[in-house]
Amino acid sequence: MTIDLTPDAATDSTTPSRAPAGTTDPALRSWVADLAALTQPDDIVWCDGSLREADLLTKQLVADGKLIRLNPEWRPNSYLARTDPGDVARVEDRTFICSTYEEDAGPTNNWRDPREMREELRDVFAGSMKGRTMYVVPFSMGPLGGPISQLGVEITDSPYVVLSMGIMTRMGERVYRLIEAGEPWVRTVHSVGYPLRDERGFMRDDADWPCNDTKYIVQFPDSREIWSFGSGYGGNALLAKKCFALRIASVMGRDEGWLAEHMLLIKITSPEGKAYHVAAAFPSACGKTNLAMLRPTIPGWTVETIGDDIAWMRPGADGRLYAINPEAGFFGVAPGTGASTNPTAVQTLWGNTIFTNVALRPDGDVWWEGLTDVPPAELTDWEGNPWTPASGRPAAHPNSRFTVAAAQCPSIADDWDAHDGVPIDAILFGGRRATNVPLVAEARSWKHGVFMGATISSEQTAAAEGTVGELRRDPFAMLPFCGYNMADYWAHWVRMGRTLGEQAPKVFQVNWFRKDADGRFLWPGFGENARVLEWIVGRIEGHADAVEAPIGLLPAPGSLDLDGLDIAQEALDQLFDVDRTSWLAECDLTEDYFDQFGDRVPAALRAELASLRYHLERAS
Ligand code: GTP
Ligand code: SPV
Ligand code: MN
Repeated sequence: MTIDLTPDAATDSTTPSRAPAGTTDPALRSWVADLAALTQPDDIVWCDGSLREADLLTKQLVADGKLIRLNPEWRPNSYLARTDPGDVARVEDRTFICSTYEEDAGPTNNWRDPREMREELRDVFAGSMKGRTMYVVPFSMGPLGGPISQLGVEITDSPYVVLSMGIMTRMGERVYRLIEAGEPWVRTVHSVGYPLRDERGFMRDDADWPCNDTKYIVQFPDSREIWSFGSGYGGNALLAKKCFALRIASVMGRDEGWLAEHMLLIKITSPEGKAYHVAAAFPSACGKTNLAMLRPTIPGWTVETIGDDIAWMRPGADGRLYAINPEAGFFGVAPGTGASTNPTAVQTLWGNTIFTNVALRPDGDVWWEGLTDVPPAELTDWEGNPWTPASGRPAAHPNSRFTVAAAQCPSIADDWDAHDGVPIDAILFGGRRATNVPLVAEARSWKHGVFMGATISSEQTAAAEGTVGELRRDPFAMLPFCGYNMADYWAHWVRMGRTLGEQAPKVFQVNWFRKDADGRFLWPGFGENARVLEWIVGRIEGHADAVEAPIGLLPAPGSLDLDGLDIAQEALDQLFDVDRTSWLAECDLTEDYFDQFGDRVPAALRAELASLRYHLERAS
C-alpha cells in the first residue's frame, strides 16, 4: 500500500487557500532539486511536521510491515521497529571528518580529503533513492528562533527517520518560514542506500530494514554539511543529533565562542527551594538518561529533566553560561531501564513511543532486559525469533532504544525549553571506571576541570560497534563526536574559562561505577546519586566541606549525606581511595595520549598533568 503524500495531496483539504507545501526559498529549492537529480527518487515530499503527516507515514509503515503496532491497550500509538542485524549502532570507523586540512580533524578522527570525498559521495548517492520517496525534513535544534538555536534540513529516503526526527527535533513548516526570512541552516543528506530500481529500471522488493553494507557518515565542517549513507539507525541516520548537534555544532562553537556538548541537563531544587542547573558529560550508555531523570532518595530534593544527551552552552548577557537542550525527544537505551533504575523513563514510555530492537511480548507489548526482574516466559526477540529465558541470549539488543517526546516525561522541568536557556551552576564529567576514579571529586580550578574532562576514560558500551568493556579514552565523552582536532577543542574549553572568568561553573568528576575486588558496584547509584548532587550544591553554596587530595577536592569525612543508606565504611574507603601507584601509571598514559596531539595540546593541560604528578608524588 502507498499513501499519496505528494505536496498537493498533503495540503489540508479544510484550508484550500493555504500555500502549497514546501518552501519558496530559492536556495533550499535548488538544493533539493540538485539532490533529487543525483539520487533520483520517484517522489519528493516536503514535510510539514503535522500530526496528520506522522499518522499517514505510520500507517504506511505498518501496512508495509516495517513497523509493528503495539497493543494500544498497553502502549497506545506505539510501534516496534526491527533493524537489520548489521545496522544496530553507530559506526565510528565509517565516520569521517572532511576538513580542508588533516590536522584540523586531528588524530582521533578519520580524516578524508573533502574534494575526494565529495567525488566518492557523488558516485555513492547516484541513483540511491530510485523507486523511493525523498522526504525534505525541516527542523530546529532548540526553541524556534532562540538565541542558542540553529536550523537544519534533512533529506532522507527513510520514513522511519522522518517519524523519529518528528519526535527528536522541532520539525515542521515554521522552519521553512525562518529559512525564507534568511536564517542560516545546515544541509544534511541521508539515504539508506537501498534503491528499489536498478540501472535498467527493474524493480526489486524492499528489504524489511533497507540499508547497505557500505556505510558513510560524513561531516564537512568547513561548509557545515552532512552526508550519511547506508544506515537507518540512530546517530547514523538522525542527522540532527550527533552529526549536526555535536560534530558540526562543535565547530560552530569553536568559531563563534560557544560549546556543543555530549551532556545531559538537569534542574536541581534544594529543600530551601533554590534551583541549580547542572550539565554532565558521560560517554554513550553511561547513565546520562538515568541522571537526567533521577528520583532523589533524600528528602526535600527534586531533580527535573531538561535534556538527556546534548547541551549547547553560550555565555549570556550577564556573563554566565546558558544552556539549552537542542533536542525535543529522548533516544534512550532500553536495556537496564526499569522500575528500580529509572521509573521516570518507564512512565515516559506509556505511549507515543517508537521502540527499536526491543523484544515483543505475546500480548503485543514490549520487553527488554531490566524492565522487570523476572523475564516473561516467552517472547519474540529483537530479530523476530521465538525466545524463552532458557535461550541463553538477550531478548532485546543491548543497544535497543526508545524514541519519545521530551514533553511526555513526567519530570520535565518547566524551563526545559526556555528560549534563552538556563544558567549553568556546575559541570560534571564521568565515565565507567571500575577502579581508580573516586565517587566524586571537585576540580581545583576551571583549568583543572578541563583536565578532568580531557582525561575521561570509560569502558566501551554497546552504543557503537566495537569491543564492549575495553577501557578507552573518551575526552569530554566527545571522542566520536568532536568535529575538529580534540586538542584544539581542549584549547577552546580553556579559552571559554577565560571568557567566563569568575562566573564559570564549578567542575566535578563523578564515577558511579567503581567496583570491589569481587566485581560488585561499591555505590548503589541511581536515585542515591542525589547524595552526590547534594554535596555538589553544598560546594556551590560554600557550606559542604572538602579535603585536598592529589586528584582534586574530596568530600570531607561526614560531609556526604549518608543518612539512611546502608553502606559499609570499607566500601566508602574504597570509593574514595586514591591509589598513588595506579594514578601515576595513568599519568604516564595521559602523557602518551597528549603526545599524539603534539604541540596543539594547550599548555594549561600540560601544566595540570605536571601538577597532578607533583601532588601524587608529594602525597607519599
Ligand atoms: P547515550 O544515549 O548512549 O548517550 O547514553 P546515556 O549516557 O544516556 O546512557 P543511559 O543513561 O541509557 O545509560 C544506561 C546504563 O548506565 C545502564 O546500563 C544503567 O544500568 C547504567 N547506569 C546508569 N546510572 C547508573 C548508576 O548510578 N549506577 C550503575 N551501576 N549503573 C548506572
Ligand atoms: C550515543 O551513542 O551517544 C547515543 C545514541 O546517544 S546515537 O544517537 O545512536 O548516537
Ligand atoms: Mn549520546
